[in-house]
Amino acid sequence: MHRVAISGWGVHTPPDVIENEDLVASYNEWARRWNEAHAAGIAAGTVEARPMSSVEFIEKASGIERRHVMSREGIVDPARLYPRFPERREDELCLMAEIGVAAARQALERAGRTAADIDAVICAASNHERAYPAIAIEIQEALGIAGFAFDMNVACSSATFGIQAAADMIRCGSARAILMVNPEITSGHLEWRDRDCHFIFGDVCTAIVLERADAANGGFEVLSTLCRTRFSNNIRNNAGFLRRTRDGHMEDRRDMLFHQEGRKVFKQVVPWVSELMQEHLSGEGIKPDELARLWLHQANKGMNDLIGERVLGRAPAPGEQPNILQDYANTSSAGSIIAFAQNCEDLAAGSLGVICSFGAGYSAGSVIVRRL
Ligand code: CO8
Repeated sequence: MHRVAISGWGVHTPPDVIENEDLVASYNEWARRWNEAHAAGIAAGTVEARPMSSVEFIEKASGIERRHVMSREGIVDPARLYPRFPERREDELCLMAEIGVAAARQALERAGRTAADIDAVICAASNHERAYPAIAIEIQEALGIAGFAFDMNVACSSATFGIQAAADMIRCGSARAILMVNPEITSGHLEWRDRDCHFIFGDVCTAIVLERADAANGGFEVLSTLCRTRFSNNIRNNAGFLRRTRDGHMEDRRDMLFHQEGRKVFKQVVPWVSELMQEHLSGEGIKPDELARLWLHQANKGMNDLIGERVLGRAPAPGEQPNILQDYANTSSAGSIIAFAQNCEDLAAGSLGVICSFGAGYSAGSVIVRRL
C-alpha cells in the first residue's frame, strides 16, 4: 500500500462578479414587473405576489456578499434572470471542460507535474453538462493525459468523495497520480427568480493532484478519509433524462432546478456533520486541539461557526477555520477546496487539518491531512 499526498491545487475563478446590491436590485425589479403583470389576480387573492429580497437579510442569514459567475449579463437582466451561454459545436471544448482544464493546469504546476505523470482524471461535480461522453474524458483528451477518466456526482460532497476514490486507487496501485477537478456551474441550476435561494450559489472550478507521497514535491499527506450518506429530499433537483417521458415535465417547473428546505438542512446537517468529524478524529486518535485548520464546506457562515464550535469545543480562532463564502457564495463541491487552496501554504510541516464537505444526498466527506 502506498501513502498518498495532495501535491497540487488550483482554483479557476470566473471574472464576472455580482454583488448582493446588484443581485437584489435585478430580482426586485423582476418581482415588481411580475406583480404588476399579475395585479388583478393578486388583488382578487388568487395569485400570490412575489416578495422582495433584501441585502441585509442575505448577509445576516448566510454571510454571502458577492459571487463569481460564468456569465453575468443574463442573470442581472430583470427580463431574464438566468445566464446566457451560447451553444458550442461538438468539436469545441464544452464549458465544464474549459474551466476544468484551467484549474487543472494550476494544480499540475503547483505539483510540478505534467500530463505524462498523471494516470487518471476524475470530474467530480454536482451536475454534469451532458449525459455522455464523460466530461472527465474530454478534460483528459484536452490535457493529453493517458490512462482513464470518469465523472462522478455526490452533490456538494463530490470533491471529498473524489479525494477518497483517488486516494484509494493510488494506495492500491491502480494509478500513480490522479487529477480530480470540480467544475461547478451552479448558475445553470439555480432558480434566480426565487427570493428564498437566489443569493446562495456561485460558479468556480477547483482541481487537485493526488499522488504517491514518497514522490510528491511537498503538499499534504492524506492520512484518512471518512464518507457518509443518508437519504434526504430536503435538497433536490428533479431534472433528468426521463423528463420528456412524463407529461408536463418539459414546462418551466420549479422542481427542475435546485430547491431546498434550507432551515431543515441547517438543523439536520450541523449535528450530523459535527458528529462525523468527531468520530473520524477520535477513530484516528487525533484530539481536536491538535488540528491547525478546518477547511469546511462553504454554504452558510452560521452553519460553519456552529460546526467549528462543536468539533473544537470552543469558538474557532480567526484564521483557524477560514471562510471564502463571502466572496464566492456556495460553490457546491468546490467550496472546501477553495478554502483549502487559499489558506494552506502557511502551515508548518507536521500540521494537521481537516477538509470537510456536506450537502445534498445528504452526503458528507471528511479528509484528514498532514503537511509534508
Ligand atoms: N430577502 C428577504 N427575506 C427573505 C429572503 C430574501 N432573499 N429569503 C427569505 N426571506 C424571508 C423568508 O421568507 C422568511 O420570512 P418569514 O419569517 O416571514 O417566513 C425569513 O426571511 C426567514 O427565512 P428562512 O427561514 O428561509 O431563513 P433562514 O434563516 O433559514 O436562512 C438559508 C435561509 C440562508 C437558506 C439557510 O437556511 C441556510 O443556509 N441553510 C442551509 C442550506 C444549505 O446548506 N444547503 C445546502 C445546499 S447546497 C448543496 O447541497 C449542493 C446542491 C447542488 C448544487 C446546486 C447548485 C444550484
